[in-house]
Amino acid sequence: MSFVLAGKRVYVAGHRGMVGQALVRRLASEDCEIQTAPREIDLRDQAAVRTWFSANAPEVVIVAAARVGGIKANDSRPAEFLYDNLMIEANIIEAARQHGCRKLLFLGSSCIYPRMAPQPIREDSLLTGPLEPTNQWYAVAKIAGIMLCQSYRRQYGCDFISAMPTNLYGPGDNYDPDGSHVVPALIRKASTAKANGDAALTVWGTGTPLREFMHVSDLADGCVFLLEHYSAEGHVNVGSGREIAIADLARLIAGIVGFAGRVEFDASKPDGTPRKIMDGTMMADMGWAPRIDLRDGLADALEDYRARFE
Ligand code: GFB
Repeated sequence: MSFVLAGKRVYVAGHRGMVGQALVRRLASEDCEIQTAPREIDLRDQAAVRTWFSANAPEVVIVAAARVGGIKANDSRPAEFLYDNLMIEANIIEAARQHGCRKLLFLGSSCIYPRMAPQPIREDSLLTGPLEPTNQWYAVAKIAGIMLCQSYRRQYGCDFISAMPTNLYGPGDNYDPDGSHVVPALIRKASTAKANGDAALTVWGTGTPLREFMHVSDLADGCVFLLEHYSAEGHVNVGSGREIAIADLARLIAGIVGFAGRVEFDASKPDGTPRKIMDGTMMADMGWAPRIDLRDGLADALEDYRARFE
C-alpha cells in the first residue's frame, strides 16, 4: 500500500511547536504543498477551525497541535491538558471528516499506556491498567484522540490513523524551567551552571526512572512513512528502542555541554513512570527505523539551545 503525498495539500496543525517544525522541514522534500494556520486561529474554537478548513481545503492533515509539557506542567495544570487537547483534536478530526480529507495522522504520546505496563510496551497494552497520575489528564485526552480516529474509520470510512511517539527532544524545544521536558531542562540547567561556575546542578527526582528518547527529526520521518504506508485502526508506536536512566542522561548532557560539576538529585520532586520504553516491532516490520543516535541528537539540541538563548 502506498499513499502519495506529492501534489497534495498537507496541513500541519501545530507548525510552531517542536514536532510541527520538524514535520515542515521533513515534508519540504515530499513535493507537496505544506499548509499552516496563522497564530490567530484558536484550534480549540470549533467555528474557527471549520472556517479555516473551508478556506484552505487540506487533503492531508497531521495533528501535531497539542497542549504539551513535562512532568510538572502536566501535574499542575490538569484542566488545560485535558480540555485543550480534547478540543483541539475533536475540532480538527471532525473538520477533516466534513471536508473529505483523504488522510489524517493523529499524534499521541507514550503516556497513554498504563503506568505498570509490561516493558517494552506493546500497542495492545492500551487500557489494560491504571495510568501514571502525573500525566493521566493528558493521557486520557490522547486516548480519546486515538478512539476518535478509530470511530471515524468505522462509521465514516475515513482513512484516519494514529502514531504514539516516545519522549522527544530536538530543535525548537521548549526550555522553560517549569514547563519543559527533561532533555531541554537539563540542557538549560547544565549550560547555566557552566556559565555561572556552579559546583552542582540539580536533577528532579531520584534519577532512577528509565526513559526512551528520540530526536524529533526521526519522528517526522516516521510520520511521513506512516502516512505513505499505513492504513489501519490500530495506533503505532514510534520510538528509538533505546532507554537510559535519568541520572545517566544528566551526566551525558553535562558532558556534552562541558559542565564538570556535580549532578545532585532532589528526591522531593516526582519521578513519574518508573520505566517507559515502547515496543517498536510494528514500525520495524513495516521497514522503518530511526537514524539519530542519542549523543548526536543531544549535540544537535544543544546547538539549537545555544543559537536561540546564548
Ligand atoms: O520529561 P519529563 O518531564 O516527562 O520527565 P515524563 C522525565 C523524568 O525526568 C522524570 C525527571 O522522572 C522527571 O522527574 N527530571 C529530572 C526532570 N530533572 C528534570 C527537570 O529539570 N525537568 C523535567 N521536566 N524533568 C511526560 C508527560 O512524562 O512525558 C507528558 O508528563 C508526555 O504528558 C511526555 O507524555 C512525553 O516522561 O515523566
